[in-house]
Amino acid sequence: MRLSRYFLPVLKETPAEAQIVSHRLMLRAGMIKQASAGIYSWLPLGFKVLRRIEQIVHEEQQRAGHIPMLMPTLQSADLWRESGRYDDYGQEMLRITDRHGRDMLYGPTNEELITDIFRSNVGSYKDLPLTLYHIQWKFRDEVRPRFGVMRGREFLMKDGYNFDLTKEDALHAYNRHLVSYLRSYERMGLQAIPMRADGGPIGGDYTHEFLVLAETGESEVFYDSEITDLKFGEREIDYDDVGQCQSVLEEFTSRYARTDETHDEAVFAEVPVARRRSARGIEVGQIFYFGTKYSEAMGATVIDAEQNQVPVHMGSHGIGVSRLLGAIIEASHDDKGIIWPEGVTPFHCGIVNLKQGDDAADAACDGLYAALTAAGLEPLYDDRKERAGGKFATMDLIGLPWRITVGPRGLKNGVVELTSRKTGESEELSPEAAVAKVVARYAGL
Ligand code: 5CA
Repeated sequence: MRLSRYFLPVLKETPAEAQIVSHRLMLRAGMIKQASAGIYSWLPLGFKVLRRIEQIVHEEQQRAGHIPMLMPTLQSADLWRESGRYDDYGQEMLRITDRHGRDMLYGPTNEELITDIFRSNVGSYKDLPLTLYHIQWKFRDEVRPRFGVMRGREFLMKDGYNFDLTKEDALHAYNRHLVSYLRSYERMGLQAIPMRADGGPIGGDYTHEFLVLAETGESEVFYDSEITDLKFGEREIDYDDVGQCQSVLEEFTSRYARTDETHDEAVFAEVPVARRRSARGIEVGQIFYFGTKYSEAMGATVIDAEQNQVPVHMGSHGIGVSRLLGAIIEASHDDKGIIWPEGVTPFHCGIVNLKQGDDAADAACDGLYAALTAAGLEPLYDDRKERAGGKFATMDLIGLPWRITVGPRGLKNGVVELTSRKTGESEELSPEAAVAKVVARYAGL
């Protein structure tokens, strides 16, 4: 993309309404624009990152054997009356009446809708196990929407639902989700720690939240510092292998790590004092096993091998897709702007032309652009007639991991400059070597 043809409305001023750094930077980098409280338009740069995060989530869910689909945002109140949650959910639910006087709602989550799909189409244990998921907008009429996309009213969530014959099978589905979430967050450059949590309005007491440690996080958390040394890394996993998934769960959940709702001072006191930490965290996902809560209320049953009609065991598993943008920025920025992890960056590499209109510089930039594109990467070429300082400031603000700077002086010596956004280090290389180095960084991501 050529910046002269793109829509990147960066702000010079720091917006007064934004209280935390990720919100400030998303506004300044022209990623989002508030439409009304807690509701945002996703401008092209923000939309690109949102799509990259969604892509990782899709890939990792399907790797785990979970099946993508799409359910609507508007739901009928009748289904929620069946589960009993129409009244329970309270004011967070946005209720709507259509022209025929039918009660509708903007879905805050989808347990009822998916259970209805299941009961209408599945009747035998032979069709299990089954895990369906979608990535769809949700609405929760939060009392205090704040911190930009972090606590929105309209937000994008991946929500997945497992249907299993037995509790053991459903716990395997739970473990599969835990493993796939660890992989997903690591691919986004994040460390998200599974912590014992509370079921809230979804229900169930078997639940973990995934937390990214950050001072601006809304959750108070308590943990054994050893847990921060754990990495999922490159290990191979067979998602059908019950023992393997269970051992990952044990590895990542055996140390003390809890949110304030489940925190227990007496148990925490057993952690050696030097390793006891209390901190704040951003909840970027939550997994639940809630047994037959919805299947019993809504008649989602199957015939088992002994010809008995039994309610299925279920769980639901969410990732806060739009919130993740804020979480990633909170975890990765400096005073100049965002520092995107390579896995989610909106463009792979910036190209800065120091002297637009200079034949040699223009030709070199076009050549770099073509070479990066041919290698399957998306460069952002700042081809505007602007001062170098302004171009650098924009690139630093929007946070692309790599920048290639091209000027007539360097070109006389056959070199361009390759700069890492994260370390700030630069090196002079031939244009070919610079391209090769950037391409190598993204290989396998
Ligand atoms: N049905 C279950 C799992 S599918 C569920 O709704 N879980 S949840 O309530 O924990 O939401 C899943 C994730 O959505 C949360 O972990 C959080 O990352 C994100 N989320 C929840 N509320 C908001 C909000 N107001 N703004 C942005 N993200 C949110």
